[in-house]
Amino acid sequence: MDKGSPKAILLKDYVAPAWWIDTVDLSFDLHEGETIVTARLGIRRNHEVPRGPLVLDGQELELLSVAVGSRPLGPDDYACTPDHLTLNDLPDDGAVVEMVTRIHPESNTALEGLYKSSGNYCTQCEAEGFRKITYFQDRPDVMATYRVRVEANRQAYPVLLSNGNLVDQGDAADGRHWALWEDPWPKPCYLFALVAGKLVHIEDRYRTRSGRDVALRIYVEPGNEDKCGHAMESLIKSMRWDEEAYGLEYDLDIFNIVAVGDFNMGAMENKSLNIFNTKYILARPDTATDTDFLGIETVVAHEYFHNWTGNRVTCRDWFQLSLKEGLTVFRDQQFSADMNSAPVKRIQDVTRLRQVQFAEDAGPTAHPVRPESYIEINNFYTPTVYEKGAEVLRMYHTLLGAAGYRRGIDLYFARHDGQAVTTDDFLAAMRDANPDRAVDWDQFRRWYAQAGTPAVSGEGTYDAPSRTYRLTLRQTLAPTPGQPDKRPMLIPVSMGLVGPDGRDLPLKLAGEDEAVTGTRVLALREAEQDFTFTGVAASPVPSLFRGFSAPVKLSFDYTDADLTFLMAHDSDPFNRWEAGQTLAARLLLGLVADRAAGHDMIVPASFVDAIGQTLSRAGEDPAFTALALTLPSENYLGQLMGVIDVDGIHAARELVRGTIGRSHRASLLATYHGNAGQGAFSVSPEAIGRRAVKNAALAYLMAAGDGEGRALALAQYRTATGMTDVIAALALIADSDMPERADALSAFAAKWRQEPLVMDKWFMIQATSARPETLAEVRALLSHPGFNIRNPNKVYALIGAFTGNAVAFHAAGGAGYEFLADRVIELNRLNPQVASRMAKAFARWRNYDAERQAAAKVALERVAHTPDLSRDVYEIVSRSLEG
Ligand code: B3K
Ligand code: ZN
Repeated sequence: MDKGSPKAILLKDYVAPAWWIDTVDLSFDLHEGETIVTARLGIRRNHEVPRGPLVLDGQELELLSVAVGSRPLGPDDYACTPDHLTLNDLPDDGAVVEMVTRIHPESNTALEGLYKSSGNYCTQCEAEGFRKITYFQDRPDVMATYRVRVEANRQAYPVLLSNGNLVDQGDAADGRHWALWEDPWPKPCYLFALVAGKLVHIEDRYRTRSGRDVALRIYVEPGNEDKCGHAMESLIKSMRWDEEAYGLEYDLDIFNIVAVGDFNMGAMENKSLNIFNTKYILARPDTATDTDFLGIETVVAHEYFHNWTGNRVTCRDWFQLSLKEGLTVFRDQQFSADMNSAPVKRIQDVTRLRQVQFAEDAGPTAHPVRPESYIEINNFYTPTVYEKGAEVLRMYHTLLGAAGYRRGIDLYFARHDGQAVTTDDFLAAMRDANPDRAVDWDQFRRWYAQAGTPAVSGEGTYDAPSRTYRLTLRQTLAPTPGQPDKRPMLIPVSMGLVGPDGRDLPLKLAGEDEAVTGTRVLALREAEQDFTFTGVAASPVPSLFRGFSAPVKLSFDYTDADLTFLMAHDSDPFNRWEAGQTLAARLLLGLVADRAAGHDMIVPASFVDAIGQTLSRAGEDPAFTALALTLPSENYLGQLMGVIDVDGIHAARELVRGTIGRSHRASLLATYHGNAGQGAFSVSPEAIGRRAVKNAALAYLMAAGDGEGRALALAQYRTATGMTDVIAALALIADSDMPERADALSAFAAKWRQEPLVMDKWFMIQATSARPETLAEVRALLSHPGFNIRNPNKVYALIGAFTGNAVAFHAAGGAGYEFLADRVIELNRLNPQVASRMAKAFARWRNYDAERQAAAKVALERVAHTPDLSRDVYEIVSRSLEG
């Protein structure tokens, strides 16, 4: 940064604004080359705070005029700096402030504020993009009703949309037309949206349970109409589910979604005008994978659910972001679990949490679910705020039970509808709705305040004569940046004791009268705590953190035999999976250590047998089997090591995969063929599960390294019609040295070059290959005609995927780091949010060996010394270098 380091914003500095803005009247005059924005703000003094000027935020705006009421202001009547417009001496009883500004959406490459995507205008205001549209108090606690007039050329921009209801429209001079929209619900400016473009839509209807008829529309670029059906179905399912599960109904007569190809993240919940990345709308069986279909269902639901959790009740300030995001992620997880297989969904969510959030918690950018300071708020849309935030919500649910949780939710809305509130307000509603529950809420609150992943360890002892089982659990929380000392957390431990016959034993803690059979929830509150169970008939194997009841790292003194036993018998499917993963991680890390010590790596037969057992049950639950067959990822295994042995982990994992492929060829082939060709295409959980297990089997057959797997992959690639199967096969081919590789890749690109989302997959599979040529190929792909560094999806598919490639990105010598530094520097000028997202890949550089650390540091410092570094990148890079 040139102009001194940017300043941090602190939670403790929060003060309510000196003025409220109750009404916003906006008029957009869209012209090629410039847009003129007229804003009329109805302001009112906030008498609860000392009198002060009205300070409006603004960025990259050209101020053309300011007036208060009918009185135009001269340059001496206000102060205008690059970031603020300050008005003094406003009348105490309120006024209308009118400002006219000029902006340039067509040159906006940051994709924040008003910008253009494929020639269409769209907006992204969260978190602080509204200040790039007009001067405003750009903070979520200022809630207003909006009236928006949009005018543009009719032919080029036939569709004109904003929030709320269309109240009028008409023609204007010179082939122009206009539309007037009114949103009756007060909202913060980050939920404002505008779209103008040449778009087509599909339409459906939904009748709410109280009888309101809602028109549902999804707008896309012409040619994509046939890829919107799944998104529409997902929307309707979400609306129904929210009524049934939360008692929440939609509150307007119209709900619009617009899909745009250039979007920094997944989607945005603007009131009644959600704007989506095309990735989370467009899907047809031949263009989208099962993961895409499921992602669409989840993200459509997530944005819809925000209508209540985020929009009707919003955040007081951005430190409270998890108030809406953690809660809404938890809601979308519950929804997807209900629509699909709940255990499969839970395993996927936990896998992601461990992969990305645990990694964040263990590095220099670790922060609490409710952060206390930030330089650039866009950097805090993190796995911690979202996914760990969702775990906090799940813990309320676990501690209070479904009914108690729902009572808390109902009270939260009864108290706070229409308000901008804090995570403390949410906690208070949960607490006050459940006065009979003995939860120490002050201790629970630490989940919002303390960063880092608690480590829980323990052991159990069975005493046959007294038939007691004593479970000892300990918790520690390592220091994180800015938080050297931590206090014990309140950790819900959902658990059972599994008897020798594989059944859950009755659970009775010393002093209790009644036993519970099955699962119960213990509260681990102390640094070390004993739980003594009485009347335990035989020595049990404990099943701890069933369903992953708390976001912690568990190390328990299980023997390999205990884990194998749990894999086969635990009544909790999550823990059956978990036992297999723990066993696999233990084995893989053992092999890595052997290799480092110069010994041969030998895969124990017991593990290969355990996988064989899993395979033999593939018919019972294909989706679950697919997950149980998947070894922990290289990145996750890295997290379990003090110094990450990049090549050792890869070698060990490949060896185990190859061994499994060769040892179980017959059952893998049976699984493959038994789950192939299931008739008409469907995205039912069953059909998705069969494809998943089939492709998991194919990957092992391929890992066996002989002709059989290769032939199967090639045949599947050539004949499959669904994208899930095509891409599964092509990814294996692309990661191999098969002679057909080059032709297969070019045929795919030739077929799909007009479909950007399909091309993203093509970039991604090349960027994630472990082949030594990968970096060179990724570099070459930067100049492929289908690549465009201004398009975030392309950056995530090629550069982002490469940074997740454990072997190629972290290859000895540091060429991967150098490559990333170049891209971050290039992106910094174009799109700071995307640049900083890419820069986060450096965060764990201190966990690698000295040589890699040195190379990463050089790369990071080079980024740090770039002139005109954005606040976004500055914050990530400086923290990484400090931490
Ligand atoms: N609320 C938006 C994310 C906005 C990100 C701003 N950098 C999408 C979501 O969480 O639903
Ligand atoms: Zn969200």
